[in-house]
Amino acid sequence: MSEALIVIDVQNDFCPGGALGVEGGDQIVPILNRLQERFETIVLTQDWHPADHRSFASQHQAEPFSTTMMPYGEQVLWPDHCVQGSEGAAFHPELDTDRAQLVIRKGFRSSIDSYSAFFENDRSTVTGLAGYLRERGIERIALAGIATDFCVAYSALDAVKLGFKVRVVEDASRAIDLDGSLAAQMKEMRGAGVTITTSDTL
Ligand code: VGL
Ligand code: ZN
Repeated sequence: MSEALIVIDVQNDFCPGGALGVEGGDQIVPILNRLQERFETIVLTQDWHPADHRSFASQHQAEPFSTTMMPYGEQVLWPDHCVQGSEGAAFHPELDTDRAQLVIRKGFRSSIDSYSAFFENDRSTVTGLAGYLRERGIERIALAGIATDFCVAYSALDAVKLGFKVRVVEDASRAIDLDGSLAAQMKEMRGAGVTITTSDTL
């Protein structure tokens, strides 16, 4: 099978009670565990920031969820989250991680954020994931995880641009939804040719 499953950022800080807790983030874990049974190639991603990461509002004396200009463009400033090695950066304890063959960590350069699993937010620094997938003969990818409107959407849009056939599993994902970002990104994804699907039809 030439389709890979890429599970985006199912980490404690993105689940309820976490530093950047997303409503229902924990509810997708059993769905993702079942979904993994249908795939041979499984990649997990981890948001993985140094403590002084420039996407943190605390580094700018700014309010979380405000925005600032970075050299590469506008950047949302987040609460401190997914600090390397912290409990918040760990995978949700019930997420099955045994069958994944690769864990991609992103956002580890303090001056660049990275929503996408393929390119950092400067849109030119690569993570290496495209090369890995191509070398393994992968042509199609299914994406799910957190957050639908940030890391999942950015990954999906980049994957299309890289020539992969992409579907996003909507019920196995949850959104932050900042100022209408969910609707905007769903529209972007559909317009770019991303298939939006549900886990029962996969
Ligand atoms: C994410 C905001 C900041 C995500 C990561 O995983 O969607 N969102 N860092
Ligand atoms: Zn982050």
